[in-house]
Amino acid sequence: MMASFLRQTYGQRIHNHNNPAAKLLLETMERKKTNLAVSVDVTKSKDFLAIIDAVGPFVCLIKTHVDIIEDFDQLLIKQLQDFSVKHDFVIFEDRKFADIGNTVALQYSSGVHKIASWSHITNAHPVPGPSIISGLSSIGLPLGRGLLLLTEMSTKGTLAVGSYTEEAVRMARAHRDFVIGFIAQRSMQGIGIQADTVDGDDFLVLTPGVGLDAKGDSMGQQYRTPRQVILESGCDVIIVGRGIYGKDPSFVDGIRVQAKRYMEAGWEAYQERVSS
Ligand code: BMP
Repeated sequence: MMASFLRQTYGQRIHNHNNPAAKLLLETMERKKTNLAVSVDVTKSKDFLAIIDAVGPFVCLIKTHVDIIEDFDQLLIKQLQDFSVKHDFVIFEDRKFADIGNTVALQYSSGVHKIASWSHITNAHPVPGPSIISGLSSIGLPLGRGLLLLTEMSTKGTLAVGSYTEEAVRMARAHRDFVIGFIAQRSMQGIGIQADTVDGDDFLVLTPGVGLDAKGDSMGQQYRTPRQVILESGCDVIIVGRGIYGKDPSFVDGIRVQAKRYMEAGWEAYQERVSS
């Protein structure tokens, strides 16, 4: 049975969550009136920071892949955190952990990037089974972090479908303290439970593969519009990368215009959803 989370406002949904990172994201969305997340996939610190400063006012969340930054250092993390305070956004390192519990705990806490020390949210592939959640939560839970499981992907030919998706949602239901939601292409409500059961789990769905001008790229990416994602598919956050900064990360005026455009499209779709 379909529960009513999709018609609740982000503000109302804060009370459905105990995890601090989930609460922070919903509070930020409600306060700034935006469900836009920008994925900053560039290789130079200078471009990374310029994009974040330009899109900061329009986003609830900044998604990073810090392992692609060629001149990475801890100062960059300090600058990212300062922007997170200045512009009021949540940080999500899109690390896609996928190993045994012991290894992911080390990857999350240690190494060059020390992700757990600064990223409010991170994510994992459910492929190893529940032990990946135990490994990551041993590090992240005491720090108030949250985890997203990848239950679906935006790419052509993805294997994350059917019973894989269902089992992954079941894994999440068994770890509600740390798993705050999913990277997926639609609402996961009612998935992995019997059809006549009321679904009391309010998971957040963050959705990449969003573009207003292109249908995809030459490497399997597939785009849908904010309206398809938020209104028609019941997702909560649109994640946009190249649709906002295109091929020229230094053109900040153009980036601002695009960020505002996506923010407005995402919010309009959400308003239509909660008022329907
Ligand atoms: P873009 O909007 O430029 O296509 O970027 C999408 C971003 O979302 C990338 O950082 C990619 O790693 C991520 N992503 C995705 O595109 N599809 C998924 O299913 C999961 C992702 O994390």
